[in-house]
Amino acid sequence: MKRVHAEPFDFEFDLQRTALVVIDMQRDFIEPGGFGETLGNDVSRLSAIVPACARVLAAWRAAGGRVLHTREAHRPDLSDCPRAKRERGQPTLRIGDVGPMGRILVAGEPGSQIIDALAPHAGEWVIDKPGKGMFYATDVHPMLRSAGITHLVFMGVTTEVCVQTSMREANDRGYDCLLLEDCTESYFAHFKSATLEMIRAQGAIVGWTAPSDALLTALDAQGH
Ligand code: TIU
Repeated sequence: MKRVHAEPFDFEFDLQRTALVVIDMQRDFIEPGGFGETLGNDVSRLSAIVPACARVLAAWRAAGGRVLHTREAHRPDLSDCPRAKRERGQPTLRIGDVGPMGRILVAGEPGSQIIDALAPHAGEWVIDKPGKGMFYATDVHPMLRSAGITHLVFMGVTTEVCVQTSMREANDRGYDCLLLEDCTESYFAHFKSATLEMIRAQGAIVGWTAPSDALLTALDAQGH
């Protein structure tokens, strides 16, 4: 068993039963011209976490852990995009419109690609999800269950939208969830800090949080 010094108390996991989940680290949220910017956000905040995410990904792979990457992306015919999602707000471009990185939030377009620094390796799970949460309208739960996964370590964007929604969905399905504090970011600094607090409040009501160094230390420790 591995033990991470986390809040509100240590997070213990068996590497063979734990997946590292990388939420939506795709160009649509991190680079100018994608979905995140069309919503009016300053996307430059998000790229700051990439080096920490890359460090964790490399260590996790070296340890032999499973990895799941998600992308928020709709079918080209938008049959999985509810009217409410497409029409909500006043974006400069709507889901499915053509932007500088292809059609906004559509699977297979350049904007839906995971950024090069965190590109999936062969054999890693890669899931397109139409919602904010990774369990909604996907095969993620049976896929993880059949692989014997019981614990999830989360990284990715944005903290209070797709990461928190996925963590809450996972928590309700019985997974123990750890969020790496310096490997997640929001377009709004105060939303990130509030989300970290609400996740670990009330005795880890949604899950645990820890700095990525605490996970790296746990991965290095032998025989614990
Ligand atoms: N808008 C925003 O903060 N996030 C999303 O729409 N999707 C994800 O968080 N991936």
